[in-house]
Amino acid sequence: MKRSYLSLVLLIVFLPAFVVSGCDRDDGSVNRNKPQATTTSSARDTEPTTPSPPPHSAETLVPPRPKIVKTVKADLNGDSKPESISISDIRPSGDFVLHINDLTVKGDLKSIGVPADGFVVVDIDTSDRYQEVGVHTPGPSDDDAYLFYWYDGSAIHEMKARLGRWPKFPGNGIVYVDSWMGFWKITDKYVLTKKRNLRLVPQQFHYVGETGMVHKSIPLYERPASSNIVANLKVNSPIVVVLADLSGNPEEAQDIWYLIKTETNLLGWTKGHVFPDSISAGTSAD
Ligand SMILES: [Ca+2]
Ligand SMILES: [Ca+2]
Repeated sequence: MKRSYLSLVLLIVFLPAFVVSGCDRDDGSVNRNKPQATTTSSARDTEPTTPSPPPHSAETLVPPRPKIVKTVKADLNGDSKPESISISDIRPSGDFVLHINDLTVKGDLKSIGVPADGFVVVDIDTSDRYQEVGVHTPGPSDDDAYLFYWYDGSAIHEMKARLGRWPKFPGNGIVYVDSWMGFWKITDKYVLTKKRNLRLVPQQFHYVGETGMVHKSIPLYERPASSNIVANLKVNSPIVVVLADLSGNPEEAQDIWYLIKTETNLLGWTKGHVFPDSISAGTSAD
């Protein structure tokens, strides 16, 4: 009798812990390794009862933005001795000189065409002993760019990636980078490689998820560059821009292929030049 009472108590005490540890396995999934792993269940709980998008998007749009500085002391190589880091010779063309202790490296952000305004120190992977330095430029119209470096104690190395707007550093070796695409926001993922470069993880498609409206009837095609018509969009009907196909690295926004969902739940492709005259979607800015 006593024993069964005891096992009931033990069950009540340990069952919640067991359930929680079972949920944690989610962490191993490939993508969405957000830093707030423990808050995901509560966020999911509130979602069905509060479907309004503003609080949700506000929550995800608060990245811990590192401070942009021109000189700072920070331990970059994990030997407990802080390095003196500074930036000088900032030219309008985009050239700059980065100093780490007695070492210097010349860098350039020429392709951006706007001078650097400082750098950030971030810890891309909290499980290794290094911190990284990202030289920052605000870009011509708030389209930031970062050029990343790391220091091994005797040399400065450029990490082979130029990251775009609003990078997020969850600290697990992944960097999420967004860019504005005219009416939607593209998200790319970079991973820190064993050689300490930042490698872009290719995605076959990019998620768009913007709703819109048809202004002129245009055809949707079976696949990109196909001539088989799936549907002709009805004027004043609502659509959803589901995803974008950037394979082939289109240089112009009008050359991007988009997958559109019609109001009758058909899916077909159209090219970027239809925006915004034939279809308007998302938020128009820039
Ligand atoms: Ca150090
Ligand atoms: Ca680190």
